[in-house]
Amino acid sequence: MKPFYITTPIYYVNDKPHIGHAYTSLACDMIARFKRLDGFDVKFLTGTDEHGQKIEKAAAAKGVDPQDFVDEVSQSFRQMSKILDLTNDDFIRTTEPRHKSAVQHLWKQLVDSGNIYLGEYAGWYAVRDEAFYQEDEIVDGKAPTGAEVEWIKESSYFFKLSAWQQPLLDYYAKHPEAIQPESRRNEVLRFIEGGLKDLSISRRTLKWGVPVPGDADHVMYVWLDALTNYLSALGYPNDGYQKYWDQAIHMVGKDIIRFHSVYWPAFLMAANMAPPKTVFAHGWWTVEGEKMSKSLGNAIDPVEMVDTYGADAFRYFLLRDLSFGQDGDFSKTMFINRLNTDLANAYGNLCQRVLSFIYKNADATIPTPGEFSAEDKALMTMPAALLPALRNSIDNFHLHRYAEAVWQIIGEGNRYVDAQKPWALKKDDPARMSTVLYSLCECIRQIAILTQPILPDASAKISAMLGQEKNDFSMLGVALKPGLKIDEPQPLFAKYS
Ligand code: ME8
Repeated sequence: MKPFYITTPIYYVNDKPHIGHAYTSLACDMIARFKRLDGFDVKFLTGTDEHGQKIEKAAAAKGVDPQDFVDEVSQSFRQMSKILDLTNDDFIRTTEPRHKSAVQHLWKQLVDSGNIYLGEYAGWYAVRDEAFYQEDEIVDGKAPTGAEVEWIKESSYFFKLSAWQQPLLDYYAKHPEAIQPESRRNEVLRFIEGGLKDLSISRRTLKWGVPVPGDADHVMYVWLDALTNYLSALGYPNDGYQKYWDQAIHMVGKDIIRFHSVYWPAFLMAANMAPPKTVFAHGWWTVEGEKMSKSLGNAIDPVEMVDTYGADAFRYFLLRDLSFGQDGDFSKTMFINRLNTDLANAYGNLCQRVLSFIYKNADATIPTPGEFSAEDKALMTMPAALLPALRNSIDNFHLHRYAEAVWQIIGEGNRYVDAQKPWALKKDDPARMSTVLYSLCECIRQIAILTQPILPDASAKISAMLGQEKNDFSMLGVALKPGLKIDEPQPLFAKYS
């Protein structure tokens, strides 16, 4: 099986998860699920970023020891994985020994290759972004992101980032797929071309971090620490990590593209390792037209959403509504509209009307078909024929197009029911009714295979109704057996007002 590796950012544990974190994780889950169904050996990683000044401050504000604080908040991210039905294979925390030893090993590689030196840092630092800013980047006394900055002057280890400007440009010229979408790639290239300065990678005035090997007065800069999680979870530096590493896809929000596409590949090249295969930066969610913020208290809580609407509904909206890569707005009205239109009225209705009809009018048994008409054949071959296009939308990160395409077939299914009128055939031509109902079940069976990456729960229920146990893509072409007794179907999706 071909290896496949996909990662979410590791989230800061200064606060509980919101819709933005859920979004990145869901996008990765959809891709990971698809790749497993398509026969890949998948590793899907998520986790939490637990060191640095931001976390130290958040713990102090609560009057709690940082370790106790991160232990608790990290749990809420683990919980998010569970409630969103994520299939991550691992959950890494940067306070774990396996991570600390990996990051210290990487540090030593950077020292040995002559890429680290001791100097003095004097400049601006934004705790919220955990980022250093140049004088010319400061706008009205703040970071370009709007974060508060403070002046820092202290002894610090530096990474020779300036030496990696040309190698990075050369690498990106050869690997256009390494930063996506293209607009982000251009943004990163402009930044690199603007000139790279050496990067401060340790702090003396901070205790909450991974100690610098050989100098206990310093802890590592939180981004060098955090980025290394993608390797430590693979067991780096032990043998075997390369198998997945060569395939690495980092899914991130556009806020952290610079860390992933400038600093991280430079650290890796300096340690004689390959940069990640692809960094994809998606867009930004606002809520009812506003930026999410603590003061507005308008963050959408995934736990509440799933409690009210179920994981499938929340997953569907996020993975369908927004053109993947673009910014988007979460509005309650749009959310409810989508659930009603696409889930209850389209997919739910197709399954319910067909299976209920069979339950009530066809002895609750999947009927034996007669000869198929051209319409029947078209209906039954459509889902499997869509697989190459779906593969394409996953491989090119056009995630919203996936549901768009599958829902076209659901629409065809509903139109077929309207046109064939099985209720009329019951009296006039029962043999034809059996063929029509069988064709519909065969189409629904395949649709439920295709919807698994987005709607794991509903898809499993539909497959179970049709007596299907194995549901990977190899089953698309294995025709449904007639004769199975079905239970009384229950509605799959609620309607909301
Ligand atoms: O940056 N819309 O962690 P973080 C879309 N620890 N996505 C959003 C979002 C929004 N409004 N808000 C957050 C960190 N995200 C570092 C990462 S990785 C080695 C270290 C998502 O908790 C998006 O993926 O601030 C963004 O990049 C990430 O959460 C930031 O999470």
